[in-house]
Amino acid sequence: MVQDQTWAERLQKAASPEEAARLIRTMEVRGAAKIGRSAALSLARVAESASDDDARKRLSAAGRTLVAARPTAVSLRNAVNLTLDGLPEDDARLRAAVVGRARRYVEASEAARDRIAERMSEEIPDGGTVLTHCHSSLAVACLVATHRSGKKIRVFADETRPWWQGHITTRLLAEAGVDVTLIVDSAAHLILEMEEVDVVVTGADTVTADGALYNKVGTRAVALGAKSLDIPFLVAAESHKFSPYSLDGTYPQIEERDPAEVLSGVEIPGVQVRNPVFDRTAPALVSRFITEEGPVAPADTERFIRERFGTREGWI
Ligand code: RI2
Repeated sequence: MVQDQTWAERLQKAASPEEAARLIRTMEVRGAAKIGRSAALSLARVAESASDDDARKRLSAAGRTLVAARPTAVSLRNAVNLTLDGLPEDDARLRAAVVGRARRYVEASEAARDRIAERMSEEIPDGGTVLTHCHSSLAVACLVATHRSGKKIRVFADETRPWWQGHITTRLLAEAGVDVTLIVDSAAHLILEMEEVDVVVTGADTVTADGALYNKVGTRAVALGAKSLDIPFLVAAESHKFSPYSLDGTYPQIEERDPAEVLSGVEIPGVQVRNPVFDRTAPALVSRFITEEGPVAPADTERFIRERFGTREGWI
């Protein structure tokens, strides 16, 4: 649980919605879970600084600004909607209610990460080899928890172009004492086979009602490789990563970022560049989602989402 002092400090440091949105857009704050938590904190800051008279209007504008920051990770939209959900009609009680909801969101997200790490460490065999893609704070927590449980594991991590999030993953794992090896993205299939990888573990940006996974571009290729070799593909996903909007047919938009990220300073005249940064992995390629509430099979995601999210009245 987040302690009182820590919460007060975090609230004090929380960015304004405009600043939080900028940090999320520029990826100074990144990772689906983290951007959700920073949105909740930013809304709590608005509630703290607003007056009873203007809080409702300011919160609603702030929610829209935050949701628009990045389109693919559903945790951002869920964080805003869950923080602003079912607020009291009474303006005098509104601000405290928002702060309370934001705090519950942040605490639930952090507790979910710890629970998922525990559950995932039961799925990874002692002596096993794992491959991961990108930097997922949840996947890293899972691998560190497995290592700390006393199991000896080896991890291969993709570089993850164009942002090199694999460098973050490998640095964090090495610091925690995990045996970790960095590989280029295109080596993933070969390494899965050559190193007899036991299991692939990734994070999630969004899980939709049809059981598909939206995650960092390249995830699909890794999942296809894993399927071809009969290697289980496990996804660490707190329930905030599941999309209730997909129940209404709204599926994630795949974010395309600046081509300059791909070129990284190199000039190649006459060449077009595309930079889609997420992809969709079909349900048939996912073995199961490991959530704080237990494993969820792709075929069960619609039921899980219906049970987890309520009426969603007035949601953005
Ligand atoms: P956690 C990241 O997106 C990656 O796609 C990663 O798998 C996902 O968020 C989930 O990360 P980006 O922000 O929530 O690097 O597990 O574009 O930290």
